[in-house]
Amino acid sequence: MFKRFKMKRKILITGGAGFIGSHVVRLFVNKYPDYLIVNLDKLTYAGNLENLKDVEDKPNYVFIKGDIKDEQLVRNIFEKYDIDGVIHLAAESHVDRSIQNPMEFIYTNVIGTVTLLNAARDYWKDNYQGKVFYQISTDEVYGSLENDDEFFTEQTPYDPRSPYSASKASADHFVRAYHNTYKLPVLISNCSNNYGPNQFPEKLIPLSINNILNFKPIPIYGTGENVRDWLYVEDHAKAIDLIFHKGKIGETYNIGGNNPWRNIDLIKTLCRIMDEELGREPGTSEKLITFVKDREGHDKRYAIDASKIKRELGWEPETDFQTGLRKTVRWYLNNQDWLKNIISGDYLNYYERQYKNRF
Ligand code: NAD
Ligand code: TDX
Repeated sequence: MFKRFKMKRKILITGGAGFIGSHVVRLFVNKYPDYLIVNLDKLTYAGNLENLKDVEDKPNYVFIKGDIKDEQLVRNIFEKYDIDGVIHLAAESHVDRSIQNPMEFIYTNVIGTVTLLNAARDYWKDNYQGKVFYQISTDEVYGSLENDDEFFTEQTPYDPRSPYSASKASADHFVRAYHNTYKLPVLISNCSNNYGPNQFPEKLIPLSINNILNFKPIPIYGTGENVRDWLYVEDHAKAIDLIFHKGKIGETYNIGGNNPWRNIDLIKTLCRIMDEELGREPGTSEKLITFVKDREGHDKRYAIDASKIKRELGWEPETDFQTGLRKTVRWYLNNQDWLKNIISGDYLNYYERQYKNRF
């Protein structure tokens, strides 16, 4: 424990067992051996420690199973590990679930965020120098665009339209309020739709990959004309690294792939790649496309103007969509056990198998 206090930075990453969080944890643990990375994750259905098998034994990594709403636990973590930076990703993240059960989104995304803000404010209150609370947010807080030539900028007013985006917008407001009121050093980034390895197969791309693999219908909501702006998850993780280290305190940065696609066109492209990768007759997977009832309040179009982060921090996406999509497909095809464990629920026992006896 003594050695840990000598580490250059002590960073609390929340939600590190989830999709994006696991890529951020891996990047930081490997790139910064002189940082201590503390991953706090409740391991909800979306948290999967199999995502982090390759880093779980690293000396600069600690995993703590717990809830960001647990005030005492969060305060203890700040004290015990002398936390000087927070990268906050833990959230309920799926729009359809927020429509079914909004309360969980308010508990975790709003109350959980404020619990973390209070702990950071109180632990750092005598010295904000070198500290940062970094809130990972979404483009969905900006609402929905109508036309192809419109993009969200950092100045676009918040206009959340689903319980999920309303809860994320609320959390972002609290983060800004703590900066204004208590001078807490904060950063916020709002990113577009991520895709890549380890995404839970409830989201459009991994759900479609799994269904194609098993010759099941691919459900397209409404007419399939809704537009999302896609970014490869490792590019998001690199942007987070850059903003955490070089971002200007109090600022917001939009992150996006400059890559808007209509859902139907994206799925047809995915079908072509799947046919090629699986050696199936061209056109086989497209036959699985099935139009279903639209999502309630379905936002029409998201598209991010990421010129500020490019101009000020020099970040640009590195992975073009065709390459990223093929890499993603190959990852799912090469990791079908990961997928099977999720479908069967077996991944939920990983913590018991790997961790319980260690303490
Ligand atoms: P995810 O659902 O895959 O993972 C969320 C993680 O948070 C899981 O590991 C889960 O166990 C954990 N968690 C949930 N509630 C918790 C609680 N109360 N206490 C502790 N841990 C808890 O989500 P994701 O897609 O990786 O998204 C991560 C973050 O990035 C979220 O804040 C999300 O709003 C934001 N974001 C996501 C996208 C995207 O396309 N997926 C885009 C922009 C922003
Ligand atoms: O089965 C489906 N069929 C379908 O047509 C699913 C699951 C989705 N869709 C549509 C809805 C959206 O227009 O595909 C699009 C993408 O849907 P999701 O993968 O559910 O993502 P989205 O609702 O756009 O939100 C995502 O991006 C922003 C993440 O889930 C959020 O956490 C992130 O903030």
